[in-house]
Formats: sequence, structure tokens, C-alpha cells
Amino acid sequence: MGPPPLATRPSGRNSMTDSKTGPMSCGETTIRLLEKYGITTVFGIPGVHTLDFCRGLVDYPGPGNQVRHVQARNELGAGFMAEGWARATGEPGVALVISGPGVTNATTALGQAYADSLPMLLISAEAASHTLGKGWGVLHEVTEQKKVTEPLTALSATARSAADVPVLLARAFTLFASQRPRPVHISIPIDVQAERVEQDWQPVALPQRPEPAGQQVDQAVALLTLADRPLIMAGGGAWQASQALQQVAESLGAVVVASTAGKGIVSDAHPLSLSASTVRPEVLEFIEDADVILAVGTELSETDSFVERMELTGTLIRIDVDASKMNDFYPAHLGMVSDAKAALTLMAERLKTHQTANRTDVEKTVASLRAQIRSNLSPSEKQHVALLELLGEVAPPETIFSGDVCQLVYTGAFAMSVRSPRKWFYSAGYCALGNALPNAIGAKLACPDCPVVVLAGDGGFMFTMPELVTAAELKLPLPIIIWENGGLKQIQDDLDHRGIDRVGVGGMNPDFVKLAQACHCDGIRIDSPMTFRRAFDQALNNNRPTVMVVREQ
Ligand SMILES: Cc1ncc(C[n+]2csc(CCOP(=O)(O)OP(=O)(O)O)c2C)c(N)n1
Repeated sequence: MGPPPLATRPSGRNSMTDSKTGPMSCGETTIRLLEKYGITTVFGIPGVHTLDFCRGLVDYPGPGNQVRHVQARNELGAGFMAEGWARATGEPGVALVISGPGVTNATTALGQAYADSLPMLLISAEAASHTLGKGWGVLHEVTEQKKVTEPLTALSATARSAADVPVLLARAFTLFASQRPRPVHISIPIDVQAERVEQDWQPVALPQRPEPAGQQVDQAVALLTLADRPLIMAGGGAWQASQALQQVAESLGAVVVASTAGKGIVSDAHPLSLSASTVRPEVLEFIEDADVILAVGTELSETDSFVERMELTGTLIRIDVDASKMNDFYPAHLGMVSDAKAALTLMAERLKTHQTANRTDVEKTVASLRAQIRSNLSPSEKQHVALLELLGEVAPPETIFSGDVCQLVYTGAFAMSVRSPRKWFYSAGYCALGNALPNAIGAKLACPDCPVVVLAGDGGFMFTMPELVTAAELKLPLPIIIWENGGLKQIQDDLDHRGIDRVGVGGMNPDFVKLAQACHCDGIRIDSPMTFRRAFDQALNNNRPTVMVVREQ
């Protein structure tokens, strides 16, 4: 069924009274405040505990600025959709769920957003205030709900009265705007949701991220210009600094190695870029030699390299909005607590007249490392690369690739060429299976003009398979590539490697093509590059998702 005609949709409202009920409920006023913070869409599944929020929501994009509710099929999907929204835009993605199981289902997505520094807001119901902590066995009871999400959020708090809600939302949006973005969970008990609110709530003015001291910028530039082998390591925190980062790299003749979250900030096609390749031994060996390293917006996490500590022996300059990063595993010789774009823009300015003499040699080194990586690929990786290169030919340059935790995506991290930030989703940190499809739904709704492609393994896809129906209902033209390799291949390989018999990693698959059709999608088995090209092109122009099953040989 399509959207209702405009005339029958609820109209925008300006006053604090609702024709049906008089003063608005806290639930409805909360949604109105989200609107004022620029939120247009929330993902969730309503329940008897969230009815008061529903007063403020519409099912389809409304006239004016009413917030749209997108119905997921499981709160895990809803959480991943909100996370996908944040991944694609850098803006807060919002999920709205019931208390208890709604929260526990969505919590995996919070973990993912926490690990990848994404601004995600989970708003949930909570049991009635007078029952909290009593253990009376009320519906959906969790005796201390905020504790469930505390370790996976920058803030988890319960509103004790309606007046708490604007205060907690102010904290959430302040955090998203001015610090390392991380998820926030706000629980609103059902009696608080139903409170009547007499005065409209207003958003607060949001502060900015810190800027660097000019003296530190000078020091960093001095260290880097004196370096013989400068290296830049770029993470997701630098996503707004593409242009400045590229200028700095070019002036210095510095090789750029990205984290998975930083992939594309400097285009993978740039001759100084080694993409997100610290999983490759060839690259780990190369970076040992760097004499000055500029690490920007990256935690240099082991999940990007699979070694606990990389051999970073060069002088380390770190730019990070999170001060705690300055003295972690890799203490900074020079630490700038700053927004990445602000710092890099100043550095690019200071380096304007500096031109390295050996850029050509450095580019030759990069080309040779890329060739070495290519010649060292395993037979499986060669098959991944063949598909990814084909995809690179047919997908428009602005395409977002939403990857799950699977071997095709591990290879893509260093082998797929993406040209700009926020185009390659791969949650290497928390690494929860099942994110790719719901992330893609969130991304496609946030960026309707961008093609969005799902890359999933056969095992991971099954975690959130029901969201196929959500994507079909929303009529999203998503090509969904399932790499079928006979079960949980990475874990099969890990067991084989350790000489342990395979257990629990076989796994029967459904017939994904028939499954797609049963879920109102198209489905096709890919047997040649020609079939792939044709199917991909049709999928981008479809009015529903297309599942494309590719079998590893
Ligand atoms: C929620 C969750 N459970 C378990 C794992 C452990 N795990 C990591 S990779 C993997 C195998 C995934 O299989 P598939 O999606 O088919 O991709 P493949 O490894 O075969 O390419 C598993 C089970 C995980 N990352 N996340």
C-alpha cells in the first residue's frame, strides 16, 4: 500500500495543544523537540509502552517537518538502521523502542555505534517510575535498564519527570556536536511519557569541537617537514577533512593509510593512498619505517590490523577530539586535542609553499606495495577482488557500500576503490554480524539520491533477514549481494588454522532467491560477469530490493 494522499495526513502543529487531548503529552513533546534538533526519521517498533510517542509520529514523510516512523521487523534492525543513518551522514540516527526486550534487542547496534564513534540516539520506554528497581515482575521489567546500555554509550539516563527530557536531550545533542560522537540512551518511563507538558521545549545552542593551539600546529608542521619518510594514518574522525588531508599529504609526499572508518577520506585512487590496508603484512612492515607519523581521528585500533600493537617507531603526532587517545597504547609525542578539520586546515595553510622533492618516488613505493598485495592474494581473495572490481565498474562513484562481517568485505577494506568518506561501511570494531542490510536501509533513507549496495556473507545475512520485508515495503532499490561460501567460512578457516575440528560452522542456507521473492523482492543467482552487470543495473532502477547470490568457487 502506498502513502495516504497528502490531504489525509495529519498537518503540522504549532501550539502546545492538540485538538484531541489539550496540552501535549511528554511523549509527543519529545518528538517535537527531536524535530527541532533536525531529526526527520526514527526507526523502531511500537509497543504498549511507547504509545504516547506515537502521537507525534507519522508513517510516511509528512508535510511540514513531522517526524517519520520507519517500522523495522526487529529492534536489532531498527538500531542498525539508525546506525546506518549516522554512518552515511555523520548526523544522529534515532531509534525508538519499548522497554526491556526492545532495549536489549537494540543494544548490539549501540555497541557498534560506540566502537565506530557514531552519533546514535536510542530513546526507549521504561516501566512506570514507581515500579523501578522493585522487581515486581511488571511487563518488560529490567530492574535497572540504564545499566544495560551504560557500557556501550557515552550517556545512559532515565528521565524522572517530563522536565528531565529536554535536559537529557540537550546533553545528547551537545555531546554529538562537540565531542567524540558516541551513542546515547534515554529511557522515559511510561508514566513520564504520559505527563502533560504546558510549555513547549526548545533546543539548546550547540557548541563546537575544540580547535588546536597555533603553536602546536607550528610544531607539527616543523616535525613533518623535517621527516624523511612521513606517514599519515587517517581514521573516521577525519571524515570532514578530506580536502585538507589530501593537501597535507601532497605537500609532504606522505603516504596515507586509512582505518576502515577512514577509508575514502583520501580517495583510494589517489597515488599516495594505501587504502585501509593495515591488515596486510606488506603494509605493517612498511609503516615500521616511517620516521614521523601523523595519526588523525583514529584510535589505531587493533581491529584494523589484527595485531595488538603495530610497530610505530616514528615520532607520533596525534590529532583527536578525544583527549584520552593521546596517551593510550601509542603515546603521542605531540598531541593536539582538536577537531580534525580545524587542525588539518591550519596545517594545509602553513604547508602551502612547501613542496616535497620526492613525491614521485613515494608514489612509486605505493604502486609497488599495491602490486605486492595483489600478487599475494589467496585464491578466495582473488575471487573477491574480481567481484569488487566488477562492482567498481558498474556502481556510480557516489555509491555507498554497506558491508557485513564477511570475507568479501575484509578483502574490500583494502582492495575496493572508494573515492570519498562514509561510502564504505564495515564495522571492524564491534564487528556484529547482520548490520549490512539494515545499515543500508538507514543510509538509503538518509541519502535517497545515493545508490546503496549491500555486501553480506551467507551467515551474517541471516541475522537480520526479516528486514528484507522492511526494505521491500519502503520500495528501496537496493542491490543486495550475498557471497555464498558454504557457512561461516572465516571461523572454518580459523578452526582449520588452529588444527581444531570444525564444529558449528557448516550452516544450512535458505534458497536466498526464493526467500527474496517471498519477501516481495527480486532474487537472482549470478553465474557470469554479464549476468551480474545486467542484474546490478536493473537492481539500481528497481522499485524493490534485488538479492544477488554469488557463489564462491
Ligand atoms: C553477532 C556475531 N556473532 C558471531 C560472530 C563471530 N563471527 C565472525 S565472522 C563469522 C562468520 C560469518 O559468516 P558469513 O557471514 O557467512 O561470512 P564468511 O566468513 O563466510 O565470509 C562469525 C560467526 C560475530 N562477528 N558477530
